Amino acid sequence: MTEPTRRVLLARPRGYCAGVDRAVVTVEKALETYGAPVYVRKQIVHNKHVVATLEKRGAVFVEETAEVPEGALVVFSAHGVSPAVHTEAAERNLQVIDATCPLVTKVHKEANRYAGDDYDILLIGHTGHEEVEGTYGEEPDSIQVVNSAADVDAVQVRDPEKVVWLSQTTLSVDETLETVDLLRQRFPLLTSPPSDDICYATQNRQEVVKQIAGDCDLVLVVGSRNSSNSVRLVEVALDAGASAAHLVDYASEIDPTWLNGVGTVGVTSGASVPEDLVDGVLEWLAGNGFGDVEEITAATETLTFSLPKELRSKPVPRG
Ligand code: 0JX
Ligand code: SF4
Repeated sequence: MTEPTRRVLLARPRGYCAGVDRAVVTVEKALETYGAPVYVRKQIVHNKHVVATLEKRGAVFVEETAEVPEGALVVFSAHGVSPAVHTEAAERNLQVIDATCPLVTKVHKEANRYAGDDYDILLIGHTGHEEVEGTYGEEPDSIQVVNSAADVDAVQVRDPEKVVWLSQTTLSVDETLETVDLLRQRFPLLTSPPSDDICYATQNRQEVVKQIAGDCDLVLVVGSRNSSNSVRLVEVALDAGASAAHLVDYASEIDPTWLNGVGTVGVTSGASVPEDLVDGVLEWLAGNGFGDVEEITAATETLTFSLPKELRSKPVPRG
């Protein structure tokens, strides 16, 4: 019997988006400029390895602003914060560097604008996720969070002619559109966000996974469990026809039995995942007979964001 062809389809784009790169460099540069400790409210991005690496360099991750000593430096994470968090930081005389992704800030501003125009805002997103807490906190009197299609029937609005949907930036594009369809059946005059709230990076990573999934017996997504966009990539892979898909933080978490009978392995990573973790997975696969790697490209990304103003004139040497 002939051995099945063993190959890897490597998704591109994968890994760091512009907002994550900016947030991670912000902490690195704050450490370099101001010295340790640099406090960071919540995980700067939802990746175990990134957080552990920055911790070793002197970052101190806290859950709440109240845990930061009076007058100290604090970085706000890429996922954004509500105005109440800014107020609390000011009351504690904290020096704030805000690493909120500009594409999350864009959604906050949309919320402000529609609330100002007296709309009911239906925020599609996951209750408890930091980004949703931050956006909701902008306009709590105008926003209702819609977790999924299952929540649609319970939505109540004041004026069905003044309703807009906005969303978390890291959702499944297809699932969100299904929820929007159901919302529109209830509110035919539902307004859409002026531009996509699900960001370019989330969309591109899902798009390439859709392209390769049907050819894959197994898809490995590198990312952490609390990373919304990474978890979505596993779901998208399965929906798009992959026979199996798993999320791993490190190559060491791959169960060798997942390769039983497998010919093609898809590999991708979430927007908060450093490329060296993907390299680790590719090396592990090569060591297990999957050394033939073909990169499949769905989009080319060139977007970059400038650093928060407090850090702008001080370049960080990147290894
Ligand atoms: O859980 P998320 O996907 O929103 O965050 P993560 O994994 O840190 O990804 C990058 C940051 C995204 C902010 O929108
Ligand atoms: Fe910004 Fe999108 Fe990256 Fe989130 S996933 S940090 S919104 S670019």
